[in-house]
Amino acid sequence: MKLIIAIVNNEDAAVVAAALTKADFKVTKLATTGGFLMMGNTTFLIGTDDDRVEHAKDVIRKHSQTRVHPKPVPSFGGSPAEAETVAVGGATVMVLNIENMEKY
Ligand code: 2BA
Repeated sequence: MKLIIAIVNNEDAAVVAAALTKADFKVTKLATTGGFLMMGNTTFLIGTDDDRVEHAKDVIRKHSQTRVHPKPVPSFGGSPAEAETVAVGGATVMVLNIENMEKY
């Protein structure tokens, strides 16, 4: 089994959750905060069989958009050409091996 950790934009979270559930994935949704922008985002924990990981990633990818946000603090002393915005997302997805999973 695998644990998929997927960090998505809050604006996409409801649609991603609904799509994953509809596709018969079991999902836990956490309210999280990005360390760079210090803005809220949503982290999904999805435990699934190895052969369903690509399907889950497809669902997440399909419903996660890239957005542009201003940088949180003006970069004093930086180059004038330095970008004042950052691209956020679509989704950041990590896949971990689950050594053991039990339910009681
Ligand atoms: P944040 O940490 O708030 O980052 C928002 C966006 O800011 C990032 O978008 C990236 O474009 C930029 N960014 C982040 N750290 C930066 C830095 N040190 N210098 C310059 N720009 C930086 P994404 O890469 O799409 O990430 C969106 C959110 O996903 C992140 O929000 C964070 O919550 C999470 N994330 C991304 N990569 C991660 C990783 N390797 N480990 C843990 N969480 C991660």
